[in-house]
Amino acid sequence: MPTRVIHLINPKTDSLTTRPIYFNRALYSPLAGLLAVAACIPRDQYEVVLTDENIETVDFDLKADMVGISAMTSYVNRGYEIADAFRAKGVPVVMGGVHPSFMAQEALQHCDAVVVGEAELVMDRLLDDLRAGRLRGLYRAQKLHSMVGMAMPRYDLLKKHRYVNKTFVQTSRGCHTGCTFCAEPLMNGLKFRYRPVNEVIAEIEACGSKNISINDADFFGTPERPKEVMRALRGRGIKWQAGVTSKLAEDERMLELAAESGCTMLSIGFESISRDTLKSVHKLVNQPDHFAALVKKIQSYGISVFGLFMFGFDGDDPQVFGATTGFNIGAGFDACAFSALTPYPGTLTWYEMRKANRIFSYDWTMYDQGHVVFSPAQMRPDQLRAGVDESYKQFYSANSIARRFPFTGKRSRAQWLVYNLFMRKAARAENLDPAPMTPEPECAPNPPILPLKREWRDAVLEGLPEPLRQSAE
Ligand code: B12
Repeated sequence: MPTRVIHLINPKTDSLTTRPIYFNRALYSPLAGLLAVAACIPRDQYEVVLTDENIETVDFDLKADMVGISAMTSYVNRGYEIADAFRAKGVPVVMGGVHPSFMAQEALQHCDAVVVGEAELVMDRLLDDLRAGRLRGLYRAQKLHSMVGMAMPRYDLLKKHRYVNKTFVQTSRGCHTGCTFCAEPLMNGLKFRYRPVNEVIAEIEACGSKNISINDADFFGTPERPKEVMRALRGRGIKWQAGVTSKLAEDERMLELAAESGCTMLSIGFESISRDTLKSVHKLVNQPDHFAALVKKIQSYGISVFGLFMFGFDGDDPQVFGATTGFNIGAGFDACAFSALTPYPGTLTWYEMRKANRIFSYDWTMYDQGHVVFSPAQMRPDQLRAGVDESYKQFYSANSIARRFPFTGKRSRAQWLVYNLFMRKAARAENLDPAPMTPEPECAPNPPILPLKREWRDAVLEGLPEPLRQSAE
């Protein structure tokens, strides 16, 4: 029994996707990052304890040789509180995940070390430094992982009975679409990096679940690769869902293989029903005049469509909410999520809004895609917040649910009801106040990967203090 302990913690956040709603279960487990980190920790040398604060409390008295905290922007402040508490007890703390990777200097004010970007290629060095008592500063891999020979995430650490969707399996990293509001290309690159299909299948066979979520940024990113995975998945009794972009979801052969291999739902980032808006955020793959037919096509294969929409773009006026939810209900979407545009640090949206001095709140807890932290172009912040809330009310109204319910066809009615009831309950906002105004953050974002787009790249470098600028270039 190893004597040394590493305590990995996912701080709580008020997200409808990860807070317990019914039967003490959350819709998703947000632990893919920490399970991948735990997989890099030698089991014969360390016992790993995993805490998801969305479903349980953090044991601040648990004896540990190191605490590791994962954070997205919406829950990094809670992460900092937890880090401060453990450091006050003399426990070394390391942070990782999207927000610490983009705001490493800010995170270092609360922890001993930060892993910038992927952890797999730096964990050995980090654990060596821990043992030698010299754990400090930034740990950044010199190159992106080849995605070959990745250790199996520690699914055994998951409290499976507390989540509806328990198991995330990653088949690729990176995304070539480059939407201006998205962090993925600056975290994992603009090129898709693929895991060998046999390694993906081995992991799916061993992960202990027959229901999996593929957590690629875009599983249908390129024409042939997803087909190889789906052919290999066929006949294994696996039910799966994935996030994909709309373009290749129109491919009949892609959908045939998806249905044959157990796909029950596709989450698609449609974002907006306006082509001009989509062009303005560089999501050129989306063709709004194809959306309604695409939903029907996917459903004809017995696959549900979870549509992800965002509001607050410069082209959006107060009519956008009714127009979008009216379209979603009319087109018979199975489920939808509505987000307020959020200028995440380091994204082009962040720099564009900073330049125009449109961000009024830097309270990271408000960066949850529910609250509003900037001044939209054609409406007031409170109108955007109320519009997002009203869209959920309309789309998940009893009338809309009855109208959209799949009485016929091969879609999973049980999954359909779970999503609609969870979203209907979870999406209700307690208060509709926009985020409080706050002073600007001291530290500037320093994305793990510099954007290629000149304007975006210059904006990143301009924001950095001299020494960091030189090391970033
Ligand atoms: C799948 C996914 C989800 C899943 C959960 C994924 C998970 N982490 O388990 C679900 C659907 C639950 C989800 C929810 C949300 N998500 Co999401 N999600 C993604 C997606 C598509 C993939 C993330 C993933 O699984 N990566 C795989 C793992 C292995 O990678 P990783 O987490 O980066 O971890 C690696 C490193 O970061 C590092 N690391 C991570 N943590 C730690 C900790 C330590 C101690 C160390 C040493 C290293 C380390 O090591 C890991 C291995 O290399 C991303 C990216 C994208 N393109 O859109 C968005 C993304 C992360 N999500 C995002 C957001 C905003 C959300 C929500 C807030 C949305 C909402 N309105 O509710 C919620 C938050 C829910 C919560 N966390 O409680 C944003 C985050 C932006 C930001 N700056 O915070 C992203 C980047 C999308 C975007 N377009 O910008 N999400």
